[in-house]
Amino acid sequence: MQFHRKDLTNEQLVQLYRRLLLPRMIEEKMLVLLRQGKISKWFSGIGQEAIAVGATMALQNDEWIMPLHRNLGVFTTRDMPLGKLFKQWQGNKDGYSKGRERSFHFGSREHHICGMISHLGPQLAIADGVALAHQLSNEAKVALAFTGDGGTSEGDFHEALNVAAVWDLPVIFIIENNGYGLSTPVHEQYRCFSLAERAQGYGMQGVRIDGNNILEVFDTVSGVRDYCLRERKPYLIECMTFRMRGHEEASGVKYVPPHLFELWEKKDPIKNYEGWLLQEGLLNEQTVTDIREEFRDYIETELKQAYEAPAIVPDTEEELKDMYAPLPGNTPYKETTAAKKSGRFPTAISQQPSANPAAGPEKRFIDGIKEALWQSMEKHPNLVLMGQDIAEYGGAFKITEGFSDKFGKARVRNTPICESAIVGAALGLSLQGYKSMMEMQFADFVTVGFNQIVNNLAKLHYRWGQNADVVIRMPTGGGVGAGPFHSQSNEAWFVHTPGLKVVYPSTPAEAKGLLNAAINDPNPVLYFEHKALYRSISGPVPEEYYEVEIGKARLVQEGEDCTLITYGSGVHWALEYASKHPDRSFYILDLRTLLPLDYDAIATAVKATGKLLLLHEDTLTGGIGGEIAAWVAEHCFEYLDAPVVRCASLDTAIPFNIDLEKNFMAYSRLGQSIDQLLRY
Ligand SMILES: Cc1ncc(C[n+]2csc(CCOP(=O)(O)OP(=O)(O)O)c2C)c(N)n1
Repeated sequence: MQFHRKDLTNEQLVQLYRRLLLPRMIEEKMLVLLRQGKISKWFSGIGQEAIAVGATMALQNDEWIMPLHRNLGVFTTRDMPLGKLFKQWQGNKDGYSKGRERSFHFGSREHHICGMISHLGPQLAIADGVALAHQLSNEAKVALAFTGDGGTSEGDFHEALNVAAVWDLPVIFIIENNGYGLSTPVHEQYRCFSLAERAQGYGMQGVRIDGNNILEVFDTVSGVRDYCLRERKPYLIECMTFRMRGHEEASGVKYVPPHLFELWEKKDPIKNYEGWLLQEGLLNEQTVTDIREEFRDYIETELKQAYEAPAIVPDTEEELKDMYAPLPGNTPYKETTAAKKSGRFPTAISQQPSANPAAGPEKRFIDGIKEALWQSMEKHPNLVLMGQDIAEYGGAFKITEGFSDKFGKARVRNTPICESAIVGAALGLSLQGYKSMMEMQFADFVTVGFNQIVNNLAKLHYRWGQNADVVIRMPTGGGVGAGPFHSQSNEAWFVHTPGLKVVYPSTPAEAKGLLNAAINDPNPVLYFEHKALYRSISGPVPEEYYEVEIGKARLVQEGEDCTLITYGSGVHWALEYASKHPDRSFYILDLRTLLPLDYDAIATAVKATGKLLLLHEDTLTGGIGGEIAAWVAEHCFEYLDAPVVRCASLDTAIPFNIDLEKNFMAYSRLGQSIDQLLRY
């Protein structure tokens, strides 16, 4: 192994050695603890330390790194206190994730490290978002993300590199090519000669280097960092290395030919570098012994501290609370006239009296959405809009028409067709204090960004206290003859995911107020907007900026015969049915927010009539109706005068043919369901 010191000072060279040695010694200790049964799982990076350490040393301390499971060297080089790291690995409350996350699946704002989730790939696009924030703020900083050779086969790798290239983002992507993805050798993983070659396909530069040579890694990443800042472009580095231990300790290495261990043992990054430093006279046997002794004492002391930490006492309230970031300042809100009149609706309707739908000019549903976006862009200079065709073209539904002229293309961004990477980038923006709104062209396409939403955005705050300030607009629903992949109601997927908020307005005024509230909320919010309502529904919309509080249902009308709880298009079905049956008196509640549900309003609605029908466009099985029915059975049983009835769409895909679609829709069975309920 050739070492070229270039212009590094003796102190820097020794410092690199110390940085390299510490994670190795920690790992050796962890392996002992593992054998003693004192820790449960360990993903070893032994033999690969030069990559994490060299790359981290080449960055500034406030540049974000997205590390993986073998990158202990990132954490130690950023000087994270070892005692706290040990507590983290032991699942202690005083670790970095209050005992909620394992191994390296956590982050720390203070150290500019955004830890991985278990899924390989999603961390890459987060680096895009961070780099975009730097670009928007005109800061000379890069972001760096790691992947393994196996992880390069994920679609997320492709999407993240493509977005970084198209948007000219200063991101350094590092592949640690250690020969295996669990047991799968690289020849069963990809067909190109070197992974660095792929860079060209994305329109970026790439290089393959010896990942076991600390000076080569440090020098390359330093140079690449300068390049990314100077040229305003991303860069791909493939570091060749080898995994000297099993995928994780328990899984063994039977599938690895023994001669490879002999070969790579000779290329050990620490032995080789230490040997060179000794040869150059920068270290001697005594200094090596002293450094090792110092680290051994440090590890033992910090470990002792971790062992002495008290065991966790579960606190359910804290567990639930920490799923969400707190709201910024609580604006008091007032009840509407309808709520006051009813006397039975304890929760307030909107944060501002001006949200009273009577107070503004007549506008369409789509205008409510547009106005909220426009006013939120004015209110939040750190808000970025992203989506396919949303800039000059104005989006598939023309909601952002004129936005790029007013706010510029930096803040109103056309995206490549990469849903997963854009959600990831939205998370990255949030790390740097930006807000973002991503327009899903159709709610159906969320499936290809699903992982980022339900695993990254939703769980981030609970895992390590970092909020994901992201709104995803979801043009949803059927009734327009668009077939199975442009009409789905998929809100229930997200209602089942703690950490998200899910809102679903039914009127133009609420469309505006709820979108403003969603954007102002520091948590990830899925905002469902029914496409069939865009231009078919009008109503008064206050002109000024206002919010409708998330988590509060709306009493649509009072009634005595039965209660209809619904949302979205269901509200209009309920009203239409009621207007056609003046002889029957319906209490109608519009949920408006599906997560969290307004249980007070639901209970009040049940008590009002004793007969409950749950109505939604979504399919029956696993829909929100089932959840509410269960809750009502548990909490309002004594107020019920009949079994709860659900009226939902058929448990099929949504058909294209208009007559088939009508038959599919819940509305076609609403009369029947109401008759059944009232007959009981
Ligand atoms: C999306 C996803 N699929 C499968 C896994 C299971 N898994 C965890 S690590 C791993 C191998 C990863 O190989 P590579 O990316 O080369 O990284 P290495 O472990 O070699 O550092 C696999 C298959 C996962 N975590 N995520």
